Amino acid sequence: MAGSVYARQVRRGAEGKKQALPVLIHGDAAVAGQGVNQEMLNFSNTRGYGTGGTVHIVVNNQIGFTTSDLRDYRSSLYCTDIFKMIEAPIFHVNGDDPEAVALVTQIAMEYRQEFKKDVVIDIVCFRKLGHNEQDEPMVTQPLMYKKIAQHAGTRKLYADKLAAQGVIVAGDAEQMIKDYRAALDEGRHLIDPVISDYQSKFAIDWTPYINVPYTEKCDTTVSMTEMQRLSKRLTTVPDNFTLHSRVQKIIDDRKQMGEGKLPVDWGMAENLAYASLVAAGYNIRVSGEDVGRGTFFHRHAALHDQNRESGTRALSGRCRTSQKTRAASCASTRCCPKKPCSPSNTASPPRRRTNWWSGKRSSATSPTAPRW
Ligand SMILES: Cc1ncc(C[n+]2csc(CCOP(=O)(O)OP(=O)(O)O)c2C)c(N)n1
Repeated sequence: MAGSVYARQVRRGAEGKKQALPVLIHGDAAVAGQGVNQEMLNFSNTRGYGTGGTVHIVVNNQIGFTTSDLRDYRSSLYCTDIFKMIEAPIFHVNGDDPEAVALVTQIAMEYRQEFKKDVVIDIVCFRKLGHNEQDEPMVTQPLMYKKIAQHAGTRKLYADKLAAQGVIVAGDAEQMIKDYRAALDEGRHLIDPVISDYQSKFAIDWTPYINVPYTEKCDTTVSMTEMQRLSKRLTTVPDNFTLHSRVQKIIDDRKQMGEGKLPVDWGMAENLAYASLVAAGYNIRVSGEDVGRGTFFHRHAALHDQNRESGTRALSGRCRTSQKTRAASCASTRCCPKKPCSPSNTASPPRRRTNWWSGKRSSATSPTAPRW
């Protein structure tokens, strides 16, 4: 989900992180137990994957399937303690108090929009019935479910409160429940949509990809002059940028490869392939911790200044500072490099940008330069 939102943010350009918000709903057992959450949180503030903060809502019914005894359940006090690893604010809120939940949600949203970081709403509540239709939770949680059986339910408590305050009159709540139920049974909209025929300008039209062969032929040749131009660009390093001697040797060799004095090796071929695509207006995302340099010291798509004083200062095709060459606006492998991206295979609003590879302004669609 966070990855999908990241892509949507890229499509939206500079304001993407503000306009597209990831909201994740977790169970209390799943949030503490599933490794994917730890992985996602570790990604949350990285340059190549950060979404500017996810709003996490934990429906904390204090039980996972049938396990609620802390001796069996987990080793931290709160199920949300995993979020402490990124120092996210965590709001523990009483699920029996819908207005408190609404208030906390508002605060959480404002925090996320202001600070562009993850935030957590831990709604402490309970599961009225069992985990599924045939369940009998009393079997495993006799004490807990004796208490739950005496609880009138959040809806009733809140309706009674509103009636006592004079916000609704007695009987209104029952009618609302009946109307809601009837709407569900009749398949009616539960909420009247404000705009019924809204078509997002960022929506992708998948129809060209449905029921067609996946082996469309296309011409991927690149002229020798273009190859030589790209080789020059790839091997030109700014004056104030000092390469490690081993990388310098690779770049020097690549220079000779571009001039036809040495056979082109794997690393150069790869970089030329990326460069030709980027120069043709296609954004490329090569993803992974070591992809800039290359695991086998062969790629060097990102170059590191050996005299840098702080942080990372790298040169790469798409981004000065990241190892990752990022976000494809044209995500489809079926998109032919020789064809201009049509509105159906790219969803980014047109933005002009400069390619480091080509040195020229591109009219191609472009992802947002990440802000960090
Ligand atoms: C990786 C994994 N382990 C175990 C399960 C089995 N399982 C299904 S639901 C569940 C409990 C989930 O509890 P919680 O996250 O609190 O959500 P709840 O159903 O209580 O809302 C478990 C353990 C699973 N689906 N996936």
